[in-house]
Amino acid sequence: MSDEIVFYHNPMSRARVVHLMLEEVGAPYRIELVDLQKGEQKQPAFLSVNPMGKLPAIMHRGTVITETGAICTYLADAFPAAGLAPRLDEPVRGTYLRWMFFGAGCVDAALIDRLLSRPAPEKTSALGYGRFDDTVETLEKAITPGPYILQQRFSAADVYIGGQIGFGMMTKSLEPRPSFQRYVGLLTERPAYKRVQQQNEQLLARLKATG
Ligand SMILES: N[C@@H](CCC(=O)N[C@@H](CS)C(=O)NCC(=O)O)C(=O)O
Repeated sequence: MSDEIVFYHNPMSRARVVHLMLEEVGAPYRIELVDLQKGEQKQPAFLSVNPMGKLPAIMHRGTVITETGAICTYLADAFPAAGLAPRLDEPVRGTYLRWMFFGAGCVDAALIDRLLSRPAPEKTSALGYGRFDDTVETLEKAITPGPYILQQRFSAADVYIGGQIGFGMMTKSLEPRPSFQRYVGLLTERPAYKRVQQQNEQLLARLKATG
């Protein structure tokens, strides 16, 4: 069975984070571009990969993985040589998982609610992320003192949470606190980030040409 990862991608989506992860782990992958403008994500070919009709998704060793946080966690574990996840027997694995799930369960929903100007409900106790401001404070605590979430150790949690903070500031759903700017600045200096930027420019041009 081929070890190549099939990566269902569109640069204008959360798939950017998975693209970064693929570059960080150095795994062999092939991009299948999905044109969101044309609605290819809702066509039978892609729905057979992800019935949600959403990106990102990967296929590796015959298994489909969806959900950005799950894909990042999977890739870090599947390619341990990259050192992007604490081992199962390291106590810091708990901290790592905590923030991965916080990203998926709280940050994502909070930022999208803010982006879509969805009014906060009066009673927030049943809302997974509670109050927007509490989520932002907690997010800042996650990257403090830094420089990374696991302090001196860069991990997949930074790829995921860093992507969310970058997205949040870009879309103005997150205020550009100095700590967020410092953190994102650090991540955009990484060679993997620069490679992804370059590749995505070409991919966007390809999508435009066929659009
Ligand atoms: N929970 C998913 C969300 C995936 C998602 O909403 N993807 C968007 C792009 S960022 C998408 O594919 N939208 C196309 C659509 O719903 O038609 C994750 O974290 O990966």
